[in-house]
Amino acid sequence: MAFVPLNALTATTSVDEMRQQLSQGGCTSTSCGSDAGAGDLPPEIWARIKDHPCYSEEAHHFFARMHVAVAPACNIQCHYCNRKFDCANESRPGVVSERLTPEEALRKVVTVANEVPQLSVLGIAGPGDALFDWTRTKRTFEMVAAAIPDIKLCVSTNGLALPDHVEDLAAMSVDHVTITINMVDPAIGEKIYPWIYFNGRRHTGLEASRILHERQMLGLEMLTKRGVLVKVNSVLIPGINDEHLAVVNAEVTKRGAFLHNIMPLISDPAHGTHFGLTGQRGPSHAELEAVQEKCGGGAKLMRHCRQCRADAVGLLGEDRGQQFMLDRIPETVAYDASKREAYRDVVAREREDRAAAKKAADLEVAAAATQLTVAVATRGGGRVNQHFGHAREFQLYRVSPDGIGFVGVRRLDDVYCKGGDGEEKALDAAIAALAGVDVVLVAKIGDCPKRKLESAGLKVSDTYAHDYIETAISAYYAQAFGAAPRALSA
Ligand code: CLF
Ligand code: SF4
Repeated sequence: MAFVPLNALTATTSVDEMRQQLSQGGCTSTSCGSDAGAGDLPPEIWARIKDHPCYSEEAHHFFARMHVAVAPACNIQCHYCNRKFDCANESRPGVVSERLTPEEALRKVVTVANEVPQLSVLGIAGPGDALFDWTRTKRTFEMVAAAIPDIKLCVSTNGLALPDHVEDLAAMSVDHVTITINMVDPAIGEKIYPWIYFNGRRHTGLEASRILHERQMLGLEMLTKRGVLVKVNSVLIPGINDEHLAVVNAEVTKRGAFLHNIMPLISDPAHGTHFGLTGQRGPSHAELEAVQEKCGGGAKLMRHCRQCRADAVGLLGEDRGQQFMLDRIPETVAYDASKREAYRDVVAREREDRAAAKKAADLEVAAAATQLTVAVATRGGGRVNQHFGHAREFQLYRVSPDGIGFVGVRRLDDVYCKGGDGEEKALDAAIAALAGVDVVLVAKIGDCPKRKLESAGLKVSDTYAHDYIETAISAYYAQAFGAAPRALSA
């Protein structure tokens, strides 16, 4: 039987192949949300997030989202956004390769649903504001919900138009709404938003930020009153709102936000944004983690965001958008539910196994005297199943006396292995991205990159290829520290 990578499950993938893929992981040739699981949340909440890759860290190992770029217009300007920029290698919000009509979006969603059985969520996240362009967003949601009734509908907004559409969203069963809230103090907002367009005219300065802030808080309260799960995204902008995000966290928690996702500013002069052109830098990994720590007591933090494009397709961390450009998909297509249904059955069993494995692994490290940060190369399924040379990111886990917990993602601009050859530049970038990491677990790694990682102070192992991540980490811990854990350097 041909071996099919998890990321590449297609309409022709059999259930047996799905099962094999989930249990063994990726290529055998030699690629937040809440981390709570089924037992940690009220059952009705778990039922609503368990297949949403952004709202559940656990789900993001198994389920995919897709965005359709049907909403090009925006009613505000953020200093970190330039929606004119379009590069297929670029992955950040606001950026898309093609804009779609609702009808084209439907064709694309049905095609992806037939080809990507992991698909569980349709999100509209721009490239402008999904609620300012409400007519197109609404029409798209209506058509997709009629064609694929079990798909979750998700929307992301800057919040300015939100209060006007809360009733519609609730009526359409849009159960997941993200609001980007970067401040609750208009004096800070003034440094982020040069203008907004509201009630038929442009507002600037403090007034613009005050209106935006009031509308965001009102929209958040209206949604949570109706029981909609709200995630708040905040862009961490060093020197502007880094000290302030703990206050944002407290205010949104008070108003019922379910999750808070603190994302690093992406800033580069080549992107043509105001911040990029004026030298505003993004935060370091350590700065991001420090702010996340400060916010630890409020709304649950999402730490697995990949800052997707507004036309992203696939598991978080992969983007198959180019594969589903309009000129590459059929003119007419009918929805076939069979693959998604079969995949769900397989995943239901797999995630039960994984939960049991995690529980056992947590017990194994319960006596952990040393915190250990482990970077894992994975391509889904909750397994160590990606080769070092193919990794586009590493998932970070921390071992502590509380168990093994997900703590974040380190993304790479490029893979190390290109057509069989290793690229030194990419290796140096990977080492830089792994700052603060103690151990790297991969499915496979060559001697040369392994030596270089080790000389940079990292421990590296491919012994636990295809194991569940937590099982692999606890096994590594046991062999490194024995029954009585000691410091890594011991
Ligand atoms: Fe899309 Fe956003 Fe819905 Fe997810 S993304 S609209 S909640 S389905 Fe997810 Fe992407 Fe991060 Fe957004 S990883 S940028 S949080
Ligand atoms: Fe860009 Fe979104 Fe800000 Fe609008 S709200 S300017 S689309 S980042």
